[in-house]
Amino acid sequence: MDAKMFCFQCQQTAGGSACINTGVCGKQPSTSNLQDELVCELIKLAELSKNENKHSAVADRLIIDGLFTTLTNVNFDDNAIKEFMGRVKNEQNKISRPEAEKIQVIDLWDGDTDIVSLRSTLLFGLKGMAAYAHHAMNLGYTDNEVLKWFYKGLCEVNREHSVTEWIELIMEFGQVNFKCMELLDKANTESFGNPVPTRVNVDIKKGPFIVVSGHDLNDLSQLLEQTEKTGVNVYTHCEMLPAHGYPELNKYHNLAGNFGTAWQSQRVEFADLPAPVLFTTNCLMPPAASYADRVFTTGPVAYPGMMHVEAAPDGGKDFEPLIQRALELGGYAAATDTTGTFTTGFGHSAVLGVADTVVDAVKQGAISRFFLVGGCDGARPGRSYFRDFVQQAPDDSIILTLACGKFRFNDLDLGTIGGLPRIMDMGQCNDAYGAIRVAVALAEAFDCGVNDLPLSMVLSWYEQKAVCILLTLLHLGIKNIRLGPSLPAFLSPNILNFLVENYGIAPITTPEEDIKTLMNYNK
Ligand code: FSO
Ligand code: SF4
Repeated sequence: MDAKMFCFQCQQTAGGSACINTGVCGKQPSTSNLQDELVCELIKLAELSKNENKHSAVADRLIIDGLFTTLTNVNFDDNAIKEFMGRVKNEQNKISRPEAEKIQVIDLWDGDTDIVSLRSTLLFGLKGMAAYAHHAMNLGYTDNEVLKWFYKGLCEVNREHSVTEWIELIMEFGQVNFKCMELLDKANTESFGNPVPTRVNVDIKKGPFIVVSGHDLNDLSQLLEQTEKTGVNVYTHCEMLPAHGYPELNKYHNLAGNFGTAWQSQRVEFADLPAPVLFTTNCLMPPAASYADRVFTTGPVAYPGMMHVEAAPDGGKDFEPLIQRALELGGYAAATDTTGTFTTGFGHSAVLGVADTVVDAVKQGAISRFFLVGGCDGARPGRSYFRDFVQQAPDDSIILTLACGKFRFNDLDLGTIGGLPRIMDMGQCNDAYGAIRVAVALAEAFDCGVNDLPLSMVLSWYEQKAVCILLTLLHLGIKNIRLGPSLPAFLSPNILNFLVENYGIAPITTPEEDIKTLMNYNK
């Protein structure tokens, strides 16, 4: 049967190779093909702007938001994508309609296997970086080097290169993505303060409430301001959990707790929810009929028939319809009796604030190893590896974690070492930046390289933000990463070999086996 679509950008791709009939994520062929078309139009816009040697603020926004629109679990709405594409074409025509018509864009998925693999790696990395640039831009932060690289990267995707040239480009991209994550860290911490360790309730109070998912702290901040005096509580969901650690968000008394776990459980967890849900970014799943009328989207997220909250030109959003829906639905008649708490807020500033204690504990042998067990969650059963790994890690090891994969084990109480909790939640996926800062600071304290530290990275990946983070780690020369639950389908056997030989990347095996191997590195 002829393929109706081609997409292999995420971990759950069909048969571990590619979605060709329909997306495992629920993306329809029409949407997938429109997203590819949008990428091609963004490439044209990048080529035109580069020819003109200038990039307008409008084009910057279109390129960043357009790429974000094509990420996994973000936008399922053909009309929204067509409308966005119209805006991209208008901008092209403003630069030069005749020139725009002359630009040829390659077939993204066609050609030599290794070249398609390398081209896809760069394109998916750019998509991931676009998400981080989008959040920073929403808070008023941009960086010219990062912006310019979006244009460069998209133009390079459209060119022929040797394998060596592609690898050089991908490593350069890894460096620019580090800058972009640094920019977002600056935007988040300057806007909302440095995260502090915070306990988060998981029970839901009586009365109306709103659940907020995704990663955009600016959206959450605006919603908290607008709900503060309405009697409507706000609960974080999935990647929004770390928001509780930020003093300028936690100051709102109606930021009441966290609802649910990671994104892949939403169809079960939202089924009887007497409250609306706001998706500020991924990971949105096609909703079940039982709650479809309660889902609101904003930013790059869209789904046919769902209510979308648009931003005004100054970025302000009016969440009144969402608040009204919460009041109509009324919430629970009595508080839920879910017990337990999550702890978050161990950003780089909190961890480095106790750096002396950490260094002493390592020197005295009280801490044998740090494991960064971070990344995305997903539906695949093999992901139970990550909970087993954390449970089986030696009692004198510390687990640093970030992103939604932590919901596999953040209910565990593994105790403390010298007053330090054994599991420390450093934040969202973009806070991989913070983990890198901590690793570099430890390496300085021990006068060694990051690869010589008693630190191992066991990463779970799902979508394209994980790709950009991985490329940054490779650019920094970090070796011996364990990656699961499966390796990216877009890495061809030759490119995978290159990564194994040069960076020691390996797929996860069993927790027992991996712990044994990793404990022996740099003892
Ligand atoms: Fe998870 Fe989804 Fe944050 Fe991703 S909610 S899977 S890597 O979007 O971005 O960690
Ligand atoms: Fe398939 Fe993932 Fe692409 Fe969705 S995003 S169509 S699941 S590869």
